[in-house]
Amino acid sequence: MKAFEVNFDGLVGPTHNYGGLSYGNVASQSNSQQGSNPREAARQGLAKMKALADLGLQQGVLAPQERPDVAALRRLGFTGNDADVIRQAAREAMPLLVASCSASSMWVANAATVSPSADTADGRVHFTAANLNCKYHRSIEHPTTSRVLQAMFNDPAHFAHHPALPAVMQFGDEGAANHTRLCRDYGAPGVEFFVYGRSAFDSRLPAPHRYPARQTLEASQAVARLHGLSAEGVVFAQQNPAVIDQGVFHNDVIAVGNGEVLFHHQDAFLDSEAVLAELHAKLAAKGGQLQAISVPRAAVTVEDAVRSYLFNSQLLTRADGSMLLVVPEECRNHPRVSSYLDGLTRQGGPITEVQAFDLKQSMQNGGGPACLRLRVALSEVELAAVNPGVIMTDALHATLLQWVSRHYRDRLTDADLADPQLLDESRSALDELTQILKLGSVYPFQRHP
Ligand code: SUG
Repeated sequence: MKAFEVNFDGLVGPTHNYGGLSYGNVASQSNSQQGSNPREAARQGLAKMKALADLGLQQGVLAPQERPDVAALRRLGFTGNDADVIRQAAREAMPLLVASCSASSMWVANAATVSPSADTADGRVHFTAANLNCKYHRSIEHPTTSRVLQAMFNDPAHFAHHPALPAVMQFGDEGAANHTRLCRDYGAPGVEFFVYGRSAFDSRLPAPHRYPARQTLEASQAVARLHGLSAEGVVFAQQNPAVIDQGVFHNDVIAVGNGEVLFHHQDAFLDSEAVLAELHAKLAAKGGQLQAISVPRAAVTVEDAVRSYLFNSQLLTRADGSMLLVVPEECRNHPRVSSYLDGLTRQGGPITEVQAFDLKQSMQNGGGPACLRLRVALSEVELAAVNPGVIMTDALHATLLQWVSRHYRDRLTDADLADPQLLDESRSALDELTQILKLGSVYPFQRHP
């Protein structure tokens, strides 16, 4: 049966701002407190979705979350009506208000880990929402993420949903940002490649010194068990702690896989040779031939990779089987990376074209093309079972652009976050969005008005 990879992109929410909230994420830290432009951010994301849909690729959209998250502020002791809660938080604990306003759910590579039906024991597509417990502002995403995913993939005959893992350090889980699937083709059984930053229980494994390792081995193993993956269909590998200390806070900042291709930096993994050998053997057992493109540090340093987000790219298979690499514009503004890319497409390898997109609003918070999408490999029948409201079409694109123009501000600063009016604006935008995307009542304000 025919199968596809569908990219579901996170729609940027109306409170997009630069809160400096992610220690270890260089862009987030260095752009802290800058004024943001939510309207521009949403338009940049929609332009990428439209361009990829126009290429004939399967494209969907994932809704943003209700922000500021007043319920989260109430759990921290702020009281009164919604406006009181926001004003009190702004007065007494601005960093908590900023965190409760973050539009970080746009980076949907962190929403969940997804295993296609060809890999799972019960033949269904499995989703585990990520607990994102390393950062407070992200740890509040998963309950709504679960409801949104359920509303999008709501047929239990095809889709199985697991709640986030226990939100403690031992099970730190960042979702698909640390997970790649290699396969002969999307409908065939593949090898799911889980990359972790540290082990919670095995103290012999090295760990980074400077920045946190967000993903644990134990979380990755739990997800593989929940999804019913077989030992022959998984590889667990440790990320090189030295690159985490240089700002590689997720594996998708230093590697991306698609089909039989793994495009990665030479320094991405702790024991590259053993990792590649295991991937090669397990993929071969499933009829595939691993093609690893290892980028040498002599051509692109880890610092170049972190600055340009070369590996936070989308590696996409076109109808003729050739691959397109979708990179952020920052790669073209970086002379060494740009000339590497020119050489890459001339090599005669699987990647034959590079397209750059302006995603600056998201990039300034450390989110490139790969962060903005959640990949779901689906058979034709499974694709037909997805809520059609979330599949990108010309009409949906036009409707969403109008919706953004009507509801989004073009400038947001800390003072605006403290204004309860922003909450009202955001809620009326999201209320309309759930009708556009036919999601039903997924937001707390719609469920407990
Ligand atoms: O979790 N940035 C996100 C970026 C996530 C990128 N995702 C992937 N690599 N898949 C993070 O660090 C910054 C928010 C702020 O500072 O306002 C932030 O959350």
